[in-house]
Amino acid sequence: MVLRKLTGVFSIALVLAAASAMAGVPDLQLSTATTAAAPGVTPVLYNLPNGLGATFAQARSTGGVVDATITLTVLDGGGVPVANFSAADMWLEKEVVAGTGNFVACAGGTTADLNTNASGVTTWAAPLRAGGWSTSRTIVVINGAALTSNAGLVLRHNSADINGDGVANLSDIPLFAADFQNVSEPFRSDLQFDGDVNLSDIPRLASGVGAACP
Ligand SMILES: [Ca+2]
Ligand SMILES: [Ca+2]
Repeated sequence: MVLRKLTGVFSIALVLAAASAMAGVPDLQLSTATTAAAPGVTPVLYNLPNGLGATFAQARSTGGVVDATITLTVLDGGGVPVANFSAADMWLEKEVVAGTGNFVACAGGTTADLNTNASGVTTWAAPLRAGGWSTSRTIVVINGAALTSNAGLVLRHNSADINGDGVANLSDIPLFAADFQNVSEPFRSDLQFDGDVNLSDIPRLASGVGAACP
């Protein structure tokens, strides 16, 4: 009888411990992220290390401007929204795939806009502080671990910091000049993205020179 009571108490303690362990802790499978872009559209975000690149609403595809704002809903293991989760602990990374670019973020340069709200929701709408380019997927990371609820978001990146050393300067210009002559239209230099590396990309290159991480 005593043993049965003790076992019962122990079971309840285990359940309480499990519940408290998951409460308020982001669940990487139940939390979800999407971009505002329509399915089948591949948005390209133009970044500068100083944060003066494009907003997510100013992303571009071959069809013109496309809103690529990211919305993340953070839920815990019980499916309960995690409110006021720190923006500093939610950031974007490039999916690591060989040959898909040299994307590089300044310290804290890809964190979420704000802490999560009462519904566990945050967004990425403001410009990133980043350079380099990426043609792989964009990964949403919480506390250092990627969301497992999707395989990454369809969102590419480029920058006047073409060589991805964290500053846009004269050393990036020869790369652009070479790409300008290249019939294969290298993505990294298509700064005003439309599928062509041409005169329309030069203003972004020129205005980006001097941009460095804060
Ligand atoms: Ca550079
Ligand atoms: Ca272009």
